[in-house]
Amino acid sequence: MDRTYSKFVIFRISLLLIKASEKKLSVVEKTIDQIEAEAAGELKKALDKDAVEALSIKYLGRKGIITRFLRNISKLPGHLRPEAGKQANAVKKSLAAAFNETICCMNSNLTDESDSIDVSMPGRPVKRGGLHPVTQIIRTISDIFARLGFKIVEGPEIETDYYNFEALNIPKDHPARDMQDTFYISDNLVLRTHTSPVQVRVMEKTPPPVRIIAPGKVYRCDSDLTHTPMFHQIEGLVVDKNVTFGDLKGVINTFIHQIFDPGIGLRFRPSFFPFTEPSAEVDILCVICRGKGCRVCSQTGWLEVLGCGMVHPALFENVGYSTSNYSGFAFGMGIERLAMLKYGVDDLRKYFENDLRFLRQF
Ligand code: 2NL
Repeated sequence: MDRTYSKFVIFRISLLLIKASEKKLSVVEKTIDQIEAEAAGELKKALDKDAVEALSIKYLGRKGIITRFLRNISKLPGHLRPEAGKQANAVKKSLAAAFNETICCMNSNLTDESDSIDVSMPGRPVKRGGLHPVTQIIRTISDIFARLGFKIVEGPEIETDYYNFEALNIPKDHPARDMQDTFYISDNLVLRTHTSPVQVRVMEKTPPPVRIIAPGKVYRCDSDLTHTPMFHQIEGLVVDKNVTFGDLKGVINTFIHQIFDPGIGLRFRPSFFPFTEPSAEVDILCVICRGKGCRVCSQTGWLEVLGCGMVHPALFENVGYSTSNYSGFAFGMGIERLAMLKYGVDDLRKYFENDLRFLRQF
């Protein structure tokens, strides 16, 4: 109470002094505490930064209430000046701090909404990648054959002429050996055109029985609607005593019925490959028209899915297997083509464009 009283006295004195010396100046008679309380009240009602800044000018500006108050202290009697100055300065300081803090708070309220973390919000889902459909189908096929007792093997994508052609009974004048069909790295090195060389390498190293599948990338100098220079293939090989074409049919039937509809019709159609004799191609009943004939099956009612046959004796001779004790069958299929049929995709190139709208559907 003492302080208020003395401030009031000081203020009265200062006001009287103002009135006496500067007649134009109109100052309301108030104690410094009242000024402070009023300033605080106005500050509470200030809604934005501009309003607070206006208050700061009103009280602390060059012609502000507190500033004028301070200026007039010099006109007080000497013994009152220190106390008056101390009190007015304290109010000035605390008002300045209050204005600053309010502006700061308003700023941080703004950023609160945009930057701050609301810990009660559910987390943003992490977008997960997925396996490419070609990888998925390679795994599905590998799983089917693994359950049938096949081992999965891999080998080099750059091959010698011997493993890619010669050992497979592909004659020197075979069109597949042409520069137009095969990517040559040198006279003797090629990008493998099938995964058969992997199987030849396995046979060279391992005595029968052999039961393997070889999935992987293969390369052919070919590019149009239905061909890409790189594609994926899975080949399979079984060598043992008394392996027959019946065994081949059993394995292929089981595989087709697992990868497609268990009831899908299929047929073995005679064909030719240099590395098998006899050779066959396997067709399934068209997945679109079920045999009636449509655009997808070119009105035939059938879709070709793989090639196969009994291993040519020349191959066994090349790897040192006894042709009288052993026989075997082999098969090969293009993965992208199989994936197209399985998923009803009409353009092979979709598997290579990496368009997420396509890939996310798998
Ligand atoms: C096709 C046809 C085939 C083979 C691949 C093979 C491998 C060895 C021995 C004998 Cl080591 N044959 N592979 C046999 C018949 C057909 O592929 O249309 N592939 C896309």
